[in-house]
Amino acid sequence: MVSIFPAYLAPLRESLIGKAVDRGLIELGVHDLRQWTHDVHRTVDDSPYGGGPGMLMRPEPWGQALDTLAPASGAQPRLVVPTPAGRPFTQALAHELAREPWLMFACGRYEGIDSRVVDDAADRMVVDEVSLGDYVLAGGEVAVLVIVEAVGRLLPGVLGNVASHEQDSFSDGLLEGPAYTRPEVWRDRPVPDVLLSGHHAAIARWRRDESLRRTLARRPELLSTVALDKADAKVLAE
Ligand code: 6GU
Repeated sequence: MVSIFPAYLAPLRESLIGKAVDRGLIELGVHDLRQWTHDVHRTVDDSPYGGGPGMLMRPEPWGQALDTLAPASGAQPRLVVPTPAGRPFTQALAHELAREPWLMFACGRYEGIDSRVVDDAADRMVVDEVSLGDYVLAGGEVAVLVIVEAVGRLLPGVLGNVASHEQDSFSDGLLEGPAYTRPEVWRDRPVPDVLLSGHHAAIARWRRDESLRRTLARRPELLSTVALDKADAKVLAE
C-alpha cells in the first residue's frame, strides 16, 4: 500500500491481520508516496485544472510508485483505489479480492488523485475504485484498513474457525440476529429459552426468524435479493 501517512496503516500489524502477517499468511508492504517526489518540499499535491476547491494528488509520484512496486515487465497486482466515487465495497467483492495473489492499495488524500493515474495503471493491471459507503473520509487509509481486514479474514488459515465465514452477516444475504453467551440470566434478562433447548432444528429456525425480522427492520432492501420460502414469508408478515 502507498500512502503519504504510512503510520496510519500501522494498525494492520495488530490483532487478527497482524497475527496473520507474523505467521507469514499475509505479506504487507507499506510505502511512503513522498519517496517518489524529487523537490525539496516533497510535494504531492496541486490545484485542479478547471478550478474548484481543494487540491489533487499529482500523477508523477504515483506513476513512479506503481512502476517501482509493480514493474510492467513482471506479474501485476490488482490495484484497489479507495474513493467515495468508487463502486461499493461488499462482502462479495471481499471474497473476489481474497482470491487474488497480490493486491496493491493506493491511498489518496485531498480531493483525490489525478485521474490519469488510474487510467494509466488500468493499461496493465486490473483496477478497482472502491467506496465504503455514502459518506466522505479525509483519505483512503482508513478505507484500506477496512478492506484489508475484510479480505484478510477470508484468507485460508487467518481465521481459526472456517465455519464462522458461513455464519457471517451477508453470507446468506441477511443480517445476523442477536447472540448470547453466559450467564443464562443477566440483569434480569434471560437468554431466549430456545437457545438452551438443545433442539437444533428449532434453534436454526429461531435464528432464521430473527435474521429475517432484523433485516426487515434495518435493511429491507436486502430481502429482495434473498430466496424466501413459506416459513420465511410468514415471519415477515407478522
Ligand atoms: Cl473508500 N475513501 C474515501 N476517501 N472516502 C470514502 C470512501 C473511501 N468510502 C466512503 N467514503
